[in-house]
Amino acid sequence: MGNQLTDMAPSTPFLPGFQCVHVVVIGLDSAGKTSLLYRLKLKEFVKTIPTKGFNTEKIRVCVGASRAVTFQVWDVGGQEKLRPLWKSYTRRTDGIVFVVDSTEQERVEEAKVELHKITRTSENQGVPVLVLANKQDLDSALSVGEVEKLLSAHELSTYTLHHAQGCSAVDGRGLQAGLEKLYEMILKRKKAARHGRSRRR
Ligand SMILES: Nc1nc2c(ncn2[C@@H]2O[C@H](COP(=O)(O)OP(=O)(O)OP(=O)(O)O)[C@@H](O)[C@H]2O)c(=O)[nH]1
Ligand SMILES: [Mg+2]
Repeated sequence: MGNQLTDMAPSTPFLPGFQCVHVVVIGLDSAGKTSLLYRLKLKEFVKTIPTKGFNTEKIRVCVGASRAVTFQVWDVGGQEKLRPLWKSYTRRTDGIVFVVDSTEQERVEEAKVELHKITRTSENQGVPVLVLANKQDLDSALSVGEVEKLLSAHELSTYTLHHAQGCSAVDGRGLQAGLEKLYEMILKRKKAARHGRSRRR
């Protein structure tokens, strides 16, 4: 699947209003980020190769009864040497999707360190986080509750709205629910920011 090599940060301006939201998918290498991106885009499980730069796709998602929203999704490589680049993608993003391989309990601690590091950078303060506990199609997968606990998600800043969702790129379970929840958190944050601005006037 597409694998563009660059350390360029997203430069396209975000569309006005809430019809288009910008989200960045990060997580350790092999967590399943690219598989999830193309499951959403193509509605199938595709063969992937490790991402050396990023992939980006526009994905239309129905939220609520009749509303369609476009997610501009950036999937960034998770290998250790690429992680310092994450912050140039998450700068100015509307939401962060943090993907975890639920079958690799021994790597959840490493994932936890990266999750807390990226959400604590000053530019990401308050950016909503959707944790995806991926590979739920496998019997050896930890439950979403176990993943959430091992990540100490409750220790994320009180300003950071977050939600954990189990999912699978193989069959697509959990993705619609996860994106709806992410959109809801993004809206909540935007409305709170707007409210804060109008009160200061
Ligand atoms: N069983 C199962 N395998 C998955 C799932 N998602 C991804 N995989 C497999 O996990 C491996 C890694 O998937 P990728 O999507 O390339 O992982 P990535 O997070 O993009 O990895 P990097 O690009 O290196 O950061 C591949 O062999 C996928 O086929 C899933 O939901 N279930
Ligand atoms: Mg990838």
